[in-house]
Amino acid sequence: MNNNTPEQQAPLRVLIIGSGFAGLGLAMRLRQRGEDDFLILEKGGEPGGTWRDNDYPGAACDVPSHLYSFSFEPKTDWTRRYAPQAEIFAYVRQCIARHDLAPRIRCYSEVAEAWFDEPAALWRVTTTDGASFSARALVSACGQLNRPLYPNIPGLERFAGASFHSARWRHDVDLAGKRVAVIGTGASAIQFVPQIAAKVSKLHLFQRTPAYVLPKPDRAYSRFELALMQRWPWTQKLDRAWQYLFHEARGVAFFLLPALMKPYRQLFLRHLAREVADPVLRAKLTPDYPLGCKRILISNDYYPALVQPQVEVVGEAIREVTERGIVTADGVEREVDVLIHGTGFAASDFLAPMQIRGLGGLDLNQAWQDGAEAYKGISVTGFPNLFILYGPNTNLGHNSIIYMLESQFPYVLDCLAKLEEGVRYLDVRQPVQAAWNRRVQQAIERSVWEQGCSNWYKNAAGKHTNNWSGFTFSYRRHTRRPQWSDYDLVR
Ligand code: N01
Repeated sequence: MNNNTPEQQAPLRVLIIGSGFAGLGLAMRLRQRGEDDFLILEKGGEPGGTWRDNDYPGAACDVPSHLYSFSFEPKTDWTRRYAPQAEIFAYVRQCIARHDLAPRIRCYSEVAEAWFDEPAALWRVTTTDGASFSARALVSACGQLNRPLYPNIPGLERFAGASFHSARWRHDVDLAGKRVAVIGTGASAIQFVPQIAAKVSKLHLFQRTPAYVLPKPDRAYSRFELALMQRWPWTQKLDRAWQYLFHEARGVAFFLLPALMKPYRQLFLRHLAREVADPVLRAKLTPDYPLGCKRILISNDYYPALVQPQVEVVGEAIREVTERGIVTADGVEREVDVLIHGTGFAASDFLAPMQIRGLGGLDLNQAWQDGAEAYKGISVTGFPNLFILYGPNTNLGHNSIIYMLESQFPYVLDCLAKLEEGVRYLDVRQPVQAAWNRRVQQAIERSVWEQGCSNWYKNAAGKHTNNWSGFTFSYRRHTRRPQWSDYDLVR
């Protein structure tokens, strides 16, 4: 990895933005095809995407590692069923080394703008440090969860103590003996709260909406299992296949028959009653919306952390932040030394803050003013030869996003191959994109995400921009190969 890669010699064949699982996976696939004419621009100082950024205490994957890793780069020695962040980050680095990707990654290169130069049929890309690149195809591999979202609370800037977001964890801030406030109780917070609860003198956990937190079926792999998988790698594949089927089956309740979630709520309530004896705290932690509407969380140490005497779950809404602490709607001020935001990401602002301009100078923000959408989550009308990985409506509530990425890679590779057949650019036809999105939105209407809760899967106007509303094998069928009649092929 370096930031001294020459800016521009000849136009590249492919320019990839982002070096997380999406960007690296596509690069690995390109390498496997003997393709070398690509470059990855990475805004950070090293590759790794979400698994570089989210190194907060307790960060781990909530999808089993055999499933949350590339099928074409299997790993048989994960130490646990659900790998911790450090191990996933190490896997990322291992992928880079094995596929010799380091020379093709340019770090500290944040894309500021990209525009499609129609006469030349090239994407012209400029980074914030003023470097420029051009490429026949541009691939956005920025993910949906890369821009931390800070709460919009009056007085936030006044707070005098240390304050940071979970995805920008300040490891230099020693929390031992400190009074700490945490805002948010999502997937990130439920992982770091148990880790910090034991060392702080006081932890105020500001909860706006309680989450469903179910037991995490996690454990270390035994030496026998590890030896077995190393001796017979197909056993790892078998486990992966089983995990896939198990997770995929849950899709029935997510988007076909949300009523199936109801019995699981009863199981959850029993679990909560076992974990939290205090009825007042239990009531605070009981969601009033259907299971699955927000992401279902898994943890074995979250509820045990909350029953500790130094931990307070604050259900009262936050009114303002002062120099000393947080004031809730009832006028009570809680003084704290450190404020941690577990408030998630700007998930519906795909590709922001990059300025992307397509045919005729069309601005992507303009095209997406009512909410992001793309054909199969990959192509956007008016933005030829732009391919989005993990784009609009390709996030999942029930299975591994790696499977979705692996559906997108061959599709994008087929499109890239088409550009070698005398096609200057591919532009998805508007009616095709519109029809696709109508179907996606209709399917989501029936899903559990529409059963009465707020979630980050929809934008402020209520349009579902993030989730895929079907089985992952059905998405794979849709993306098996491009239908060229869906595109205007400009020769
Ligand atoms: O963020 P979130 P996250 N005042 O958006 C609250 C993935 N992930 O970083 O629910 C008060 O889920 C907000 O409250 P509410 C995973 O896909 C994966 O935890 O909106 N509270 C919520 O409680 C996940 O879904 C792993 O009412 C405010 C919390 O902050 C996604 O990342 C691990 C507030 C935000 O929760 C995001 O998770 C971690 C305000 N103004 C994350 N604003 C894996 O294991 C927000 N909140 C793979």
